[in-house]
Amino acid sequence: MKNFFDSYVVSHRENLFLNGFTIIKKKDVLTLDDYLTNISQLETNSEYFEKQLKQKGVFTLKASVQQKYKELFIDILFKSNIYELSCFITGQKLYLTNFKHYLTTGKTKELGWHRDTYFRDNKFHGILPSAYKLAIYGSDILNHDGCTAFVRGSHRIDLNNKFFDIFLSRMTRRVEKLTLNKGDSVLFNVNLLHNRLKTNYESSKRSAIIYGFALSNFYQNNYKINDNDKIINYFNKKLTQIIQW
Ligand SMILES: O=C(O)CCC(=O)C(=O)O
Repeated sequence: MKNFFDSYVVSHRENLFLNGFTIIKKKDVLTLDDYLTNISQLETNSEYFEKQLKQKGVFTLKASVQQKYKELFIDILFKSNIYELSCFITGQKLYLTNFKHYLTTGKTKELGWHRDTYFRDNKFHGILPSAYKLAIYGSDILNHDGCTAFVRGSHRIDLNNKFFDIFLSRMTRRVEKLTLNKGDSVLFNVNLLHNRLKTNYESSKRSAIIYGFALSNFYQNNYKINDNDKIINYFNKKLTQIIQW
């Protein structure tokens, strides 16, 4: 079990501060094997997934199926110790708001560069203070598989201007494309400029389960919509049962 001051945890915390993201390798958490097998099995049921309307080739697990399998998706956070590790790395207690299971198949367009938390036209968008996401990948990901990409350090370089963000993603050498193995994860600050890149071949398949976390449970109430409260309540119950600090 790692603790808050382990050199592993400290170096990931420094990475997260500097770059806005940090990669947690499968070998650094307790076993994810059963989880990954169950995820792959779920993915064989095409009726469990629905098309993302504006994103050809992108599917997400239906809300009713998320609820049916909530134990699978939530228990693993604690069993693998990735939840506690993420809290130690961020230096925060994290509160689940939602999760999405994305399947990307065939040729797909990029999602587009964006921050989840930002300030535009005198308005704040997203969660403040800016929160974190944890993506666990259910397949190997190469650059042309719709990999996740980040503009390194952009969570600390924000002029609240979309043209500046375009400049950062196109004109600097700060873009980092993640090549990962099945079972690897990435923890990132949602103020970071990020993207899912395009896939350019028909047999491409990418699986990612992305968990959203806030820094307090205040925000969970805003996410208790369309039966997502069942998932939040289940997470909170596990949290109080398992985490003693
Ligand atoms: O799927 C990805 O790699 C990126 C996901 C994303 O942009 C998001 O969760 O906001």
